[in-house]
Amino acid sequence: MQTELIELAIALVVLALIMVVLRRASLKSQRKAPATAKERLEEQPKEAPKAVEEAPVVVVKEQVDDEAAAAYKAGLAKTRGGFVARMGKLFSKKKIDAATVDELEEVLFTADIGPRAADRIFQAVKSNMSKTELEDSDKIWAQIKKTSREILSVDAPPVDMASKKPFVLLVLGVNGVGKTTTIGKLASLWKAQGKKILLAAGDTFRAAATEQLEEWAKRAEVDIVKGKENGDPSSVIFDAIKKGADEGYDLVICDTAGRLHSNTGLMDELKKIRRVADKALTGAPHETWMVLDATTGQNAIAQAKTFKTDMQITGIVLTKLDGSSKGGVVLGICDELKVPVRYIGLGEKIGDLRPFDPAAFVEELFEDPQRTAA
Ligand SMILES: Nc1nc2c(ncn2[C@@H]2O[C@H](COP(=O)(O)OP(=O)(O)OP(=O)(O)O)[C@@H](O)[C@H]2O)c(=O)[nH]1
Ligand SMILES: [Mg+2]
Repeated sequence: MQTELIELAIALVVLALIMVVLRRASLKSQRKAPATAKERLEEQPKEAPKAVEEAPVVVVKEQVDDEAAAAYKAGLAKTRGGFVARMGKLFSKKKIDAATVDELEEVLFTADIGPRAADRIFQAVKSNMSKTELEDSDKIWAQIKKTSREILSVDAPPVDMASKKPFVLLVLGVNGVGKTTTIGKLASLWKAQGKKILLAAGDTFRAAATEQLEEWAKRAEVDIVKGKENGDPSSVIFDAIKKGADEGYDLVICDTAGRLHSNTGLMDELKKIRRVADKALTGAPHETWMVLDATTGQNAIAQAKTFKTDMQITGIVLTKLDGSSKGGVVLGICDELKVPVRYIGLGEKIGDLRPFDPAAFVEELFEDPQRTAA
Protein backbone atom coordinates (compact mmCIF):
# COMPACT_ATOMS: atom_id res chain seq x y z
CA MET A 1 0.00 0.00 0.00
CA GLN A 2 2.84 2.29 1.01
CA THR A 3 4.70 1.46 -2.22
CA GLU A 4 1.54 2.22 -4.24
CA LEU A 5 1.26 5.62 -2.54
CA ILE A 6 4.91 6.44 -3.31
CA GLU A 7 4.40 5.42 -6.98
CA LEU A 8 1.29 7.64 -7.18
CA ALA A 9 3.21 10.59 -5.72
CA ILE A 10 6.05 10.14 -8.22
CA ALA A 11 3.52 9.95 -11.12
CA LEU A 12 1.88 13.21 -9.88
CA VAL A 13 5.25 14.98 -9.69
CA VAL A 14 6.16 13.82 -13.24
CA LEU A 15 2.75 14.96 -14.51
CA ALA A 16 3.21 18.35 -12.87
CA LEU A 17 6.67 18.69 -14.45
CA ILE A 18 5.29 17.81 -17.90
CA MET A 19 2.56 20.45 -17.51
CA VAL A 20 5.12 23.12 -16.49
CA VAL A 21 7.25 22.31 -19.57
CA LEU A 22 4.22 22.41 -21.89
CA ARG A 23 3.05 25.75 -20.45
CA ARG A 24 6.48 27.36 -20.98
CA ALA A 25 6.62 26.14 -24.58
CA SER A 26 3.20 27.60 -25.27
CA LEU A 27 4.16 31.00 -23.77
CA LYS A 28 7.32 31.09 -25.87
CA SER A 29 5.45 30.42 -29.11
CA GLN A 30 2.94 33.19 -28.25
CA ARG A 31 5.80 35.67 -27.75
CA LYS A 32 7.21 34.86 -31.21
CA ALA A 33 4.39 36.71 -32.96
CA PRO A 34 4.17 40.19 -31.43
CA ALA A 35 0.65 41.47 -31.26
CA THR A 36 1.18 45.23 -31.51
CA ALA A 37 3.21 47.44 -33.87
CA LYS A 38 5.25 48.64 -30.88
CA GLU A 39 6.14 45.06 -29.98
CA ARG A 40 7.06 44.44 -33.59
CA LEU A 41 9.43 47.41 -33.66
CA GLU A 42 10.99 46.37 -30.35
CA GLU A 43 11.54 42.88 -31.67
CA GLN A 44 13.34 44.09 -34.84
CA PRO A 45 17.06 43.55 -35.01
CA LYS A 46 19.21 46.64 -34.35
CA GLU A 47 20.17 47.02 -38.05
CA ALA A 48 16.58 47.35 -39.23
CA PRO A 49 16.07 51.09 -38.64
CA LYS A 50 19.35 51.78 -40.45
CA ALA A 51 18.03 50.01 -43.55
CA VAL A 52 14.86 52.08 -43.36
CA GLU A 53 16.92 55.28 -43.07
CA GLU A 54 19.14 54.36 -45.99
CA ALA A 55 16.37 53.69 -48.44
CA PRO A 56 15.36 57.31 -49.16
CA VAL A 57 19.02 58.35 -49.46
CA VAL A 58 19.46 55.89 -52.32
CA VAL A 59 16.37 57.26 -54.03
CA VAL A 60 17.59 60.87 -53.65
CA LYS A 61 21.02 59.93 -55.00
CA GLU A 62 19.44 58.28 -58.03
CA GLN A 63 17.36 61.42 -58.61
CA VAL A 64 20.48 63.60 -58.39
CA ASP A 65 22.31 61.28 -60.79
CA ASP A 66 19.39 61.41 -63.23
CA GLU A 67 19.26 65.20 -63.02
CA ALA A 68 23.02 65.44 -63.49
CA ALA A 69 22.85 63.14 -66.52
CA ALA A 70 19.99 65.18 -67.99
CA ALA A 71 21.89 68.45 -67.41
CA TYR A 72 24.96 66.94 -69.07
CA LYS A 73 22.90 65.84 -72.04
CA ALA A 74 21.18 69.25 -72.31
CA GLY A 75 24.52 71.05 -71.99
CA LEU A 76 25.90 69.26 -75.02
CA ALA A 77 22.71 69.57 -77.08
CA LYS A 78 23.96 72.47 -79.21
CA THR A 79 27.22 70.80 -80.16
CA ARG A 80 25.37 67.54 -80.83
CA GLY A 81 23.06 69.49 -83.11
CA GLY A 82 26.04 70.93 -85.01
CA PHE A 83 28.70 68.89 -86.76
CA VAL A 84 27.69 65.64 -85.05
CA ALA A 85 24.17 65.90 -86.48
CA ARG A 86 25.60 66.63 -89.93
CA MET A 87 27.73 63.49 -89.72
CA GLY A 88 24.77 61.57 -88.34
CA LYS A 89 22.73 62.51 -91.40
CA LEU A 90 25.46 61.19 -93.70
CA PHE A 91 25.52 57.85 -91.95
CA SER A 92 21.83 57.45 -91.23
CA LYS A 93 21.53 54.60 -93.76
CA LYS A 94 23.12 51.27 -92.87
CA LYS A 95 24.77 50.75 -96.28
CA ILE A 96 26.62 53.67 -97.81
CA ASP A 97 28.88 54.36 -100.81
CA ALA A 98 32.31 55.93 -101.34
CA ALA A 99 30.80 59.36 -102.09
CA THR A 100 29.34 59.52 -98.57
CA VAL A 101 32.77 58.89 -97.08
CA ASP A 102 34.13 61.80 -99.13
CA GLU A 103 31.35 64.01 -97.81
CA LEU A 104 32.58 63.19 -94.31
CA GLU A 105 35.80 65.01 -95.13
CA GLU A 106 33.89 68.21 -95.87
CA VAL A 107 31.81 68.00 -92.70
CA LEU A 108 34.88 67.40 -90.54
CA PHE A 109 36.93 70.20 -92.04
CA THR A 110 34.13 72.75 -91.73
CA ALA A 111 33.41 71.75 -88.12
CA ASP A 112 35.06 73.72 -85.33
CA ILE A 113 37.40 70.95 -84.33
CA GLY A 114 40.59 72.26 -85.95
CA PRO A 115 42.20 70.92 -89.14
CA ARG A 116 44.53 68.49 -87.35
CA ALA A 117 41.77 66.72 -85.43
CA ALA A 118 39.60 66.72 -88.57
CA ASP A 119 42.36 65.07 -90.57
CA ARG A 120 43.12 62.54 -87.85
CA ILE A 121 39.49 61.40 -87.73
CA PHE A 122 39.14 61.35 -91.51
CA GLN A 123 42.33 59.32 -92.01
CA ALA A 124 41.26 56.86 -89.31
CA VAL A 125 38.20 56.19 -91.46
CA LYS A 126 39.50 56.52 -95.02
CA SER A 127 42.92 54.91 -94.64
CA ASN A 128 42.45 52.45 -91.78
CA MET A 129 39.20 50.75 -92.78
CA SER A 130 38.72 48.02 -95.38
CA LYS A 131 36.54 48.45 -98.49
CA THR A 132 33.73 46.36 -96.99
CA GLU A 133 33.93 48.21 -93.67
CA LEU A 134 33.62 51.50 -95.56
CA GLU A 135 30.21 50.41 -96.83
CA ASP A 136 28.92 49.89 -93.29
CA SER A 137 27.82 53.12 -91.61
CA ASP A 138 27.76 51.53 -88.12
CA LYS A 139 31.42 50.55 -88.46
CA ILE A 140 32.39 54.06 -89.63
CA TRP A 141 30.42 55.64 -86.79
CA ALA A 142 32.21 53.39 -84.30
CA GLN A 143 35.57 54.31 -85.83
CA ILE A 144 34.80 58.06 -85.56
CA LYS A 145 33.89 57.59 -81.90
CA LYS A 146 36.98 55.51 -81.18
CA THR A 147 39.33 58.07 -82.77
CA SER A 148 37.61 60.93 -80.93
CA ARG A 149 38.07 59.07 -77.65
CA GLU A 150 41.75 58.58 -78.45
CA ILE A 151 42.22 62.28 -79.24
CA LEU A 152 40.52 63.34 -76.00
CA SER A 153 42.37 60.87 -73.79
CA VAL A 154 45.48 62.98 -73.29
CA ASP A 155 48.02 61.04 -71.28
CA ALA A 156 48.29 62.89 -67.97
CA PRO A 157 48.30 61.72 -64.36
CA PRO A 158 45.24 62.64 -62.30
CA VAL A 159 45.60 65.76 -60.19
CA ASP A 160 46.72 64.74 -56.71
CA MET A 161 45.61 67.68 -54.59
CA ALA A 162 46.41 65.87 -51.37
CA SER A 163 50.10 65.73 -52.31
CA LYS A 164 50.68 69.36 -51.27
CA LYS A 165 49.36 71.47 -48.43
CA PRO A 166 48.20 73.89 -49.47
CA PHE A 167 47.81 72.80 -53.09
CA VAL A 168 48.01 75.96 -55.19
CA LEU A 169 45.95 76.22 -58.37
CA LEU A 170 46.48 79.17 -60.69
CA VAL A 171 43.60 79.96 -63.05
CA LEU A 172 44.14 82.09 -66.13
CA GLY A 173 42.71 82.92 -69.53
CA VAL A 174 41.64 85.92 -71.60
CA ASN A 175 38.88 88.20 -70.39
CA GLY A 176 35.33 86.98 -70.13
CA VAL A 177 36.01 83.27 -70.69
CA GLY A 178 34.62 82.30 -67.28
CA LYS A 179 37.64 82.18 -64.93
CA THR A 180 35.95 83.67 -61.87
CA THR A 181 32.76 81.67 -62.37
CA THR A 182 34.76 78.47 -62.77
CA ILE A 183 36.71 79.20 -59.56
CA GLY A 184 33.40 79.61 -57.71
CA LYS A 185 32.11 76.31 -59.08
CA LEU A 186 35.36 74.48 -58.28
CA ALA A 187 35.42 75.89 -54.75
CA SER A 188 31.89 74.66 -54.16
CA LEU A 189 32.65 71.22 -55.59
CA TRP A 190 35.81 70.70 -53.56
CA LYS A 191 34.35 72.23 -50.41
CA ALA A 192 31.63 69.58 -50.60
CA GLN A 193 34.45 67.01 -50.61
CA GLY A 194 35.59 68.37 -47.26
CA LYS A 195 38.50 70.55 -48.36
CA LYS A 196 39.43 73.78 -46.61
CA ILE A 197 39.61 76.34 -49.40
CA LEU A 198 41.00 79.84 -49.77
CA LEU A 199 40.44 82.03 -52.83
CA ALA A 200 42.94 84.69 -53.92
CA ALA A 201 41.43 87.70 -55.69
CA GLY A 202 44.33 88.19 -58.07
CA ASP A 203 42.33 90.23 -60.59
CA THR A 204 42.99 93.72 -59.27
CA PHE A 205 42.64 95.24 -62.74
CA ARG A 206 38.88 95.26 -63.16
CA ALA A 207 36.88 97.28 -60.66
CA ALA A 208 34.20 94.70 -59.86
CA ALA A 209 36.41 91.61 -60.12
CA THR A 210 37.13 91.28 -56.41
CA GLU A 211 33.46 91.74 -55.45
CA GLN A 212 32.51 89.10 -58.03
CA LEU A 213 34.94 86.57 -56.50
CA GLU A 214 33.79 87.56 -53.03
CA GLU A 215 30.21 86.75 -54.03
CA TRP A 216 31.30 83.31 -55.25
CA ALA A 217 33.27 82.77 -52.01
CA LYS A 218 30.05 83.46 -50.08
CA ARG A 219 28.02 81.09 -52.23
CA ALA A 220 30.60 78.33 -51.93
CA GLU A 221 31.13 79.14 -48.23
CA VAL A 222 34.90 79.44 -48.53
CA ASP A 223 37.40 82.14 -47.47
CA ILE A 224 39.00 84.82 -49.62
CA VAL A 225 42.07 87.07 -49.60
CA LYS A 226 41.53 90.45 -51.26
CA GLY A 227 43.84 93.22 -52.36
CA LYS A 228 43.36 96.84 -53.31
CA GLU A 229 41.93 97.87 -56.68
CA ASN A 230 44.79 98.43 -59.12
CA GLY A 231 47.13 96.97 -56.51
CA ASP A 232 49.78 94.38 -57.29
CA PRO A 233 48.07 91.04 -58.10
CA SER A 234 51.25 89.13 -57.20
CA SER A 235 51.18 90.48 -53.66
CA VAL A 236 47.55 89.31 -53.20
CA ILE A 237 48.53 85.85 -54.37
CA PHE A 238 51.65 85.86 -52.16
CA ASP A 239 49.56 86.79 -49.10
CA ALA A 240 46.95 84.13 -49.91
CA ILE A 241 49.51 81.34 -50.27
CA LYS A 242 51.24 82.37 -47.02
CA LYS A 243 47.88 82.45 -45.20
CA GLY A 244 47.03 79.09 -46.78
CA ALA A 245 50.24 77.58 -45.42
CA ASP A 246 50.01 79.21 -41.97
CA GLU A 247 46.37 78.37 -41.38
CA GLY A 248 46.24 74.82 -42.70
CA TYR A 249 44.23 75.30 -45.88
CA ASP A 250 44.11 72.35 -48.28
CA LEU A 251 43.75 74.44 -51.39
CA VAL A 252 44.44 77.99 -52.58
CA ILE A 253 42.75 78.90 -55.86
CA CYS A 254 44.10 82.04 -57.52
CA ASP A 255 42.00 84.19 -59.83
CA THR A 256 43.81 86.40 -62.35
CA ALA A 257 42.93 89.22 -64.73
CA GLY A 258 42.08 88.38 -68.32
CA ARG A 259 43.12 91.71 -69.69
CA LEU A 260 45.62 94.39 -68.89
CA HIS A 261 46.54 97.50 -70.79
CA SER A 262 48.38 95.33 -73.32
CA ASN A 263 48.71 91.62 -73.89
CA THR A 264 52.46 91.71 -73.33
CA GLY A 265 51.67 93.34 -70.01
CA LEU A 266 49.34 90.45 -69.17
CA MET A 267 51.92 87.77 -69.95
CA ASP A 268 54.59 89.58 -67.92
CA GLU A 269 52.19 89.98 -65.03
CA LEU A 270 51.26 86.29 -65.10
CA LYS A 271 54.93 85.29 -65.22
CA LYS A 272 55.58 87.48 -62.19
CA ILE A 273 52.65 85.84 -60.39
CA ARG A 274 54.26 82.45 -60.99
CA ARG A 275 57.60 83.60 -59.63
CA VAL A 276 56.03 85.17 -56.56
CA ALA A 277 53.87 82.10 -55.91
CA ASP A 278 57.02 79.98 -55.91
CA LYS A 279 58.61 82.38 -53.43
CA ALA A 280 55.62 82.06 -51.10
CA LEU A 281 55.70 78.27 -51.32
CA THR A 282 58.38 76.42 -53.26
CA GLY A 283 56.88 74.55 -56.20
CA ALA A 284 53.69 76.66 -56.34
CA PRO A 285 51.58 76.91 -58.41
CA HIS A 286 51.20 73.14 -58.49
CA GLU A 287 48.71 73.29 -61.37
CA THR A 288 47.99 76.06 -63.88
CA TRP A 289 44.62 75.77 -65.58
CA MET A 290 43.63 77.75 -68.60
CA VAL A 291 39.96 78.57 -69.02
CA LEU A 292 38.69 78.58 -72.61
CA ASP A 293 35.30 79.65 -73.90
CA ALA A 294 33.76 77.05 -76.23
CA THR A 295 31.68 79.69 -78.03
CA THR A 296 34.87 81.15 -79.52
CA GLY A 297 35.50 77.95 -81.48
CA GLN A 298 38.95 77.63 -83.00
CA ASN A 299 39.99 80.93 -81.48
CA ALA A 300 40.17 79.01 -78.21
CA ILE A 301 42.88 76.78 -79.70
CA ALA A 302 44.89 79.84 -80.75
CA GLN A 303 44.57 81.38 -77.24
CA ALA A 304 45.71 78.18 -75.57
CA LYS A 305 48.72 77.94 -77.89
CA THR A 306 49.82 81.48 -77.01
CA PHE A 307 49.52 80.89 -73.27
CA LYS A 308 51.01 77.41 -73.30
CA THR A 309 54.40 78.64 -74.50
CA ASP A 310 54.87 80.97 -71.54
CA MET A 311 52.66 79.68 -68.79
CA GLN A 312 53.20 75.91 -68.42
CA ILE A 313 49.51 75.11 -68.69
CA THR A 314 48.75 71.78 -67.02
CA GLY A 315 44.99 71.66 -67.55
CA ILE A 316 42.10 73.18 -69.48
CA VAL A 317 38.58 74.07 -68.35
CA LEU A 318 36.26 74.48 -71.32
CA THR A 319 33.31 76.71 -70.42
CA LYS A 320 29.97 77.66 -72.01
CA LEU A 321 29.47 74.35 -73.79
CA ASP A 322 25.79 74.83 -73.05
CA GLY A 323 25.65 77.95 -75.21
CA SER A 324 27.72 76.75 -78.12
CA SER A 325 27.50 74.46 -81.10
CA LYS A 326 31.29 74.63 -81.27
CA GLY A 327 31.99 72.24 -78.41
CA GLY A 328 33.85 69.99 -80.86
CA VAL A 329 36.73 72.41 -80.39
CA VAL A 330 37.67 70.26 -77.42
CA LEU A 331 38.99 67.74 -79.96
CA GLY A 332 41.26 70.40 -81.49
CA ILE A 333 42.45 71.59 -78.06
CA CYS A 334 43.45 68.11 -76.92
CA ASP A 335 44.99 67.16 -80.25
CA GLU A 336 47.07 70.32 -80.73
CA LEU A 337 48.07 71.06 -77.16
CA LYS A 338 48.26 67.63 -75.57
CA VAL A 339 46.99 69.21 -72.36
CA PRO A 340 44.16 67.40 -70.56
CA VAL A 341 40.74 68.98 -70.27
CA ARG A 342 39.94 68.72 -66.53
CA TYR A 343 36.44 70.20 -66.31
CA ILE A 344 33.69 71.49 -68.57
CA GLY A 345 31.27 74.32 -67.85
CA LEU A 346 27.66 73.67 -68.77
CA GLY A 347 25.94 76.79 -67.44
CA GLU A 348 26.17 79.81 -65.16
CA LYS A 349 25.00 78.17 -61.93
CA ILE A 350 27.26 76.90 -59.16
CA GLY A 351 26.58 73.25 -59.98
CA ASP A 352 27.08 73.59 -63.74
CA LEU A 353 30.56 72.11 -63.84
CA ARG A 354 31.48 68.52 -64.67
CA PRO A 355 34.76 66.63 -64.51
CA PHE A 356 35.76 65.83 -68.06
CA ASP A 357 35.62 62.15 -68.89
CA PRO A 358 36.57 61.47 -72.55
CA ALA A 359 34.56 58.24 -72.84
CA ALA A 360 31.39 59.71 -71.29
CA PHE A 361 31.78 62.88 -73.36
CA VAL A 362 32.04 60.93 -76.62
CA GLU A 363 29.02 58.79 -75.70
CA GLU A 364 26.91 61.90 -75.00
CA LEU A 365 28.14 63.81 -78.02
CA PHE A 366 27.71 61.05 -80.57
CA GLU A 367 24.33 59.94 -79.32
CA ASP A 368 22.64 61.13 -82.51
CA PRO A 369 18.85 60.68 -82.68
CA GLN A 370 18.89 60.48 -86.47
CA ARG A 371 21.28 57.58 -86.40
CA THR A 372 19.52 55.91 -83.49
CA ALA A 373 16.27 56.14 -85.43
CA ALA A 374 17.82 54.87 -88.66
N1 LIG B 1 26.35 79.73 -70.27
C1 LIG B 1 27.48 79.74 -69.56
N2 LIG B 1 27.96 80.91 -69.12
C2 LIG B 1 29.12 80.91 -68.40
C3 LIG B 1 29.81 79.71 -68.11
N3 LIG B 1 30.91 80.04 -67.40
C4 LIG B 1 30.89 81.38 -67.25
N4 LIG B 1 29.81 81.92 -67.85
C5 LIG B 1 29.43 83.34 -67.94
O1 LIG B 1 30.45 84.05 -68.63
C6 LIG B 1 30.52 85.40 -68.16
C7 LIG B 1 31.95 85.73 -67.81
O2 LIG B 1 32.31 84.97 -66.71
P1 LIG B 1 33.48 85.39 -65.69
O3 LIG B 1 33.62 84.30 -64.72
O4 LIG B 1 33.27 86.76 -65.17
O5 LIG B 1 34.71 85.43 -66.69
P2 LIG B 1 36.21 85.86 -66.39
O6 LIG B 1 37.09 85.04 -67.25
O7 LIG B 1 36.49 85.84 -64.94
O8 LIG B 1 36.19 87.37 -66.92
P3 LIG B 1 37.25 88.54 -66.61
O9 LIG B 1 37.42 88.57 -65.13
O10 LIG B 1 36.61 89.77 -67.15
O11 LIG B 1 38.50 88.23 -67.31
C8 LIG B 1 29.56 85.48 -66.99
O12 LIG B 1 28.37 86.06 -67.41
C9 LIG B 1 29.34 84.02 -66.59
O13 LIG B 1 28.09 83.81 -66.01
C10 LIG B 1 29.26 78.47 -68.62
O14 LIG B 1 29.80 77.36 -68.45
N5 LIG B 1 28.10 78.55 -69.32
MG1 LIG C 1 37.17 87.27 -63.64
